[in-house]
Amino acid sequence: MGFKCGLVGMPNVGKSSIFNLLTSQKIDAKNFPFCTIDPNVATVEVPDERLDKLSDLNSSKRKINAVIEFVDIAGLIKGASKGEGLGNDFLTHIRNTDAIAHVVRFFIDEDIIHVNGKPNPESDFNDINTELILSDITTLESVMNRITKGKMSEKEKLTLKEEATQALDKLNANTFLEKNDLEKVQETFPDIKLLTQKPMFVIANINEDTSKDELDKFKNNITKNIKVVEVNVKVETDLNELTSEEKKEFMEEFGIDESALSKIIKSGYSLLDLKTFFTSGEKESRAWAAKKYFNAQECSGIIHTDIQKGFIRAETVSYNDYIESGSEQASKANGVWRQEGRDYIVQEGDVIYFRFNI
Ligand SMILES: Nc1nc2c(ncn2[C@@H]2O[C@H](COP(=O)(O)OP(=O)(O)O)[C@@H](O)[C@H]2O)c(=O)[nH]1
Ligand SMILES: [Mg+2]
Repeated sequence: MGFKCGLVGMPNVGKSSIFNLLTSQKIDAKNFPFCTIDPNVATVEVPDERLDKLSDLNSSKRKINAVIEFVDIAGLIKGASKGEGLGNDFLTHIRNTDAIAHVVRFFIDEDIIHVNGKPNPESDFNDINTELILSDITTLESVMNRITKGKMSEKEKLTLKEEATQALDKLNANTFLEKNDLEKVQETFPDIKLLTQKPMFVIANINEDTSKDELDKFKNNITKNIKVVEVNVKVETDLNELTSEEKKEFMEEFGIDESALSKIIKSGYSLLDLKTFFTSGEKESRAWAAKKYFNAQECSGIIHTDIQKGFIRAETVSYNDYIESGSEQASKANGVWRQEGRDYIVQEGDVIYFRFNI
């Protein structure tokens, strides 16, 4: 399953620099035969200490992390929804992502030009968001047409139009849509993808000259619970050129506990509303990403469609119970392994062995 996170933001805010950082985190391509080579897509591993532990415990020959794709989406500027810059093409790219990483420039550097002369984080952020809102308005206006021409009953049309009108009012008031704003419309037209419904987080590209007050002001003024990840892209790029030993030393010296790269990847992954389950043994330990609502049988299908077809049961233990027991054997002896049927809703961190018959 390819889950995608799109990098959006004004020109010259550091999107491609972040993208390059992400790409430099090399993954073993042979583990992902499905991944297409696209210069604008970086497939990256999601760091997970739990997987490291499981892999160590079982002395697994291979360790395979869950992956997420980042897409470098260039060309979005004020007026894009009206065809300015590279215009609507870019909005189409955003439409095909599952989450948005909104890059905002906080770094000060006279040599790097800014499209509006001078970076102003809040208005930059709002300009891009306005383009997303305008694009959704255009989409919804065409939805109105589709409802009018649709084959449903007049009563149904009325209900759908009412829902679409409420959503349009929200957008016209400069507000993002929520997931459940267009439930009925999206049930009727499942192909409709709205940009402001996508989960979003902010990557604040800072440097040593960034004022803390400005950053705090920004955090206070932006809408509700949008997470802000602060990254000094330049330092992080330099850091990336070091060996892992040197990197560790450097990070300790500067009191950095987690690399920005890891923070970005984890933030993107958590926004996708996925859960992670594990398979672990001597041959390999692997983390799998599944939709939160997936049951055991659906989860088994992520590993292989044959397993889903021939599903018998899931033998499972929670990550904590597994680690506390110290091994598969010991956790079985402790009675913490469970037999679960196909409807079992897999829990975050479950270690699973699927029984199947083909
Ligand atoms: N001083 C400084 N320059 C940066 C930083 N991040 C990116 N740049 C520079 O800004 C320019 C534009 O960066 P780029 O990643 O191409 O931005 P994009 O247009 O958003 O993709 C490049 O010359 C980068 O080297 C930063 O954190 N500090
Ligand atoms: Mg770029």
